[in-house]
Amino acid sequence: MRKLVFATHNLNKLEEIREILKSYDVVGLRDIGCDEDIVEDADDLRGNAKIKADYVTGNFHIDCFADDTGLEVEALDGAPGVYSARYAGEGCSYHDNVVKLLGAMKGIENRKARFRTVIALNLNGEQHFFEGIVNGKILTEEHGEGGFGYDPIFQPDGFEQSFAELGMEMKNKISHRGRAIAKLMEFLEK
Ligand code: ITT
Repeated sequence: MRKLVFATHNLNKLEEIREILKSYDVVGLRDIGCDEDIVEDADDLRGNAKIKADYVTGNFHIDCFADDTGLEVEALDGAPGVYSARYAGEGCSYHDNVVKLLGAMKGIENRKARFRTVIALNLNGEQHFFEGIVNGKILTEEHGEGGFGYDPIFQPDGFEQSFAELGMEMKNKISHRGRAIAKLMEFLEK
């Protein structure tokens, strides 16, 4: 089976990608002996995806891909966006972020939001980018136990359930990451 390195420490993301890329042996940073907390200090998703992929290629001399994802809320001018991981502060939990966002959205009628993923792929000395977006809305309270991050308060357009209620299989079919990975796969299979 072809091996692919996914430059992430996030085990939820790794699990999702393994479910999608079943015909590849997808390994994470820990699996290649990288425990470094890579500093993601770019001011956009593409820049952070590039930092992660380049760190691995530069230090481990292997091809890999990395993703960076943000939740962009229209009424908050695109926040938390590239700061989605540490929206409630350095070292905060997923739940802290959810609570902060629900507070920021209190009383706001426009609940439109989108998840956006940018993937950077380093392959044979070249770099390629792929993007995936899913539109939806921010719920007024948490729904469901599945998924991770902001999934309990994000409801994709065309569905009556949150990502946390839809389950991984359905989420992967329609999600930001699922869509970006589909483009990556199409490219790899060309
Ligand atoms: P790596 O950088 O190690 O890959 P990370 O957790 O920092 O892991 P991202 O920067 O891509 O991952 O994501 C930023 C945050 O956005 C993440 O911590 C979650 O809170 C949230 N997030 C990302 N993907 C999500 C998803 O599919 N569903 C819900 N929330 C998500």
